[in-house]
Amino acid sequence: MITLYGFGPFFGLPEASPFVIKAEVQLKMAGLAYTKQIGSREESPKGQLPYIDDGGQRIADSTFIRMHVEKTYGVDLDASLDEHQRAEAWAIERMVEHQLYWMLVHMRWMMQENFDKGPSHFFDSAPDAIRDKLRSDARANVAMALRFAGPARHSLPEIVELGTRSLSSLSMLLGWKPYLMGDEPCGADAMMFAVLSGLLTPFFESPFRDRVLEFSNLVGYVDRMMARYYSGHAWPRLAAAA
Ligand SMILES: N[C@@H](CCC(=O)N[C@@H](CS)C(=O)NCC(=O)O)C(=O)O
Repeated sequence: MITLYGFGPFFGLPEASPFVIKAEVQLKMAGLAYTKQIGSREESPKGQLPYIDDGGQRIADSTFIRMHVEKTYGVDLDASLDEHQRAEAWAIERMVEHQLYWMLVHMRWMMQENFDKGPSHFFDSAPDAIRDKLRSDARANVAMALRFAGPARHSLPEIVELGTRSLSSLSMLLGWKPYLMGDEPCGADAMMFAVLSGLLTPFFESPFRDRVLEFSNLVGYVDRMMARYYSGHAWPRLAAAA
């Protein structure tokens, strides 16, 4: 039995981390039984979540988890795609992981109100004496990662401008198809859904959320993926829209 380690549900989402959502949705796509547990970065082979334990073998990083699952269980998450579409899906997934993901991180960690109501609470159960330091150290680390990744070198309007180009491109690529590459979901849908739902959750207000709301096909896509893969989850965007 596979065990997936993540952070748990937060912010109106079934899971705080987009990469854990990606891995979880891909396990669901593969039709594999798994259990999910709260993990810790310290115990992860690569110091990040997600990782899985599959019969004693621990694999970290969502893409290596996917590769392990496909190889070990004879699954192809892109079975419905031709070679050209597979290449497109890979490139789109890289844009989502390496660019849009950082917009989401910026929105959660660098916008004061969102930090206060969101990630700041990750440290609530820490001992009094070290809680504030853990919180500010973690935020400083994320700020540094955002500088290395790029976004934190720009003003907020510039970051939003770049993110909007990617949202617009995702919207154009999706069109009115149910899923990114056609009538059936492929592997890249997992990450596209993970990041878009993270930007869209009404738990946080942000210019990124406002921009996503302008692309009605992306909004419908997130609702469709949520219903398909997390049917038991009360997705607050639908309550907010009602
Ligand atoms: N390339 C990794 C990225 C995973 C990742 O960035 N995980 C974040 C949570 S979304 C994390 O664990 N961050 C903590 C850290 O880097 O210290 C993957 O695909 O799994």
